[in-house]
Amino acid sequence: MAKPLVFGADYSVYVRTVRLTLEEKGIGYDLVSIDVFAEGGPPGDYLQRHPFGRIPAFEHDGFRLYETGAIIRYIDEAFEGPDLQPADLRRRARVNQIISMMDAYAYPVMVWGIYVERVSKPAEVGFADEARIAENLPKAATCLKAMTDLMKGAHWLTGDSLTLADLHAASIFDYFLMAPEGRALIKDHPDLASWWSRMAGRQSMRATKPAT
Ligand SMILES: N[C@@H](CCC(=O)N[C@@H](CS)C(=O)NCC(=O)O)C(=O)O
Repeated sequence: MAKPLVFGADYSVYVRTVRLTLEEKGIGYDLVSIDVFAEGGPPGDYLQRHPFGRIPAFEHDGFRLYETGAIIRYIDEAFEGPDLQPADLRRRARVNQIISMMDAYAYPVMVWGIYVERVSKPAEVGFADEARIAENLPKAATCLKAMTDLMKGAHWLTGDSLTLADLHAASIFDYFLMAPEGRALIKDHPDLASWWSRMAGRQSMRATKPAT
């Protein structure tokens, strides 16, 4: 069976979530470089794989897929390895809830509203948009509180085993915690801080660390 292909770049939060899933399942894969932020955008023929021009896209034995949530569930179900979706109905619902929360609320706020504004944009243009950061801080605090409440002191975000929810959140948290505001906010949430230290220490996180 051919190795699955992941199309994208190592800097992408969503590409990393797919790669974390493959790493945690122990599946070899090839990363095919697509830089969506290159001048002129991704290559024109990439739109055949992803009509919205985002990364990642995925292919396995001729089966093409885009949208991270669909890709990681497919990987979990198509391959051997540890199950990353709980058998228990309600716990699985929590996993899906957290994945949706990450997409709808955490990613725009914690990555674009805080990390990009505080860390990556100033490195390019020399200043941060303080008003935008200030506007996003309470929204980030709401994300952390909601996660803490759902976690209920467990080892992982939805209970006693690692799931797709942890992997979806981890790539967002790695960027968020590069901002001093992120590191300050997580101190109010010791359960999440402990979760992060467990998550950050995993081999899958080291193997997928962005090069830049
Ligand atoms: N809904 C998509 C989101 C993917 C996404 O937004 N990827 C970012 C990189 S992390 C991207 O391609 N951004 C390019 C752009 O915004 O033009 C998914 O779940 O895969």
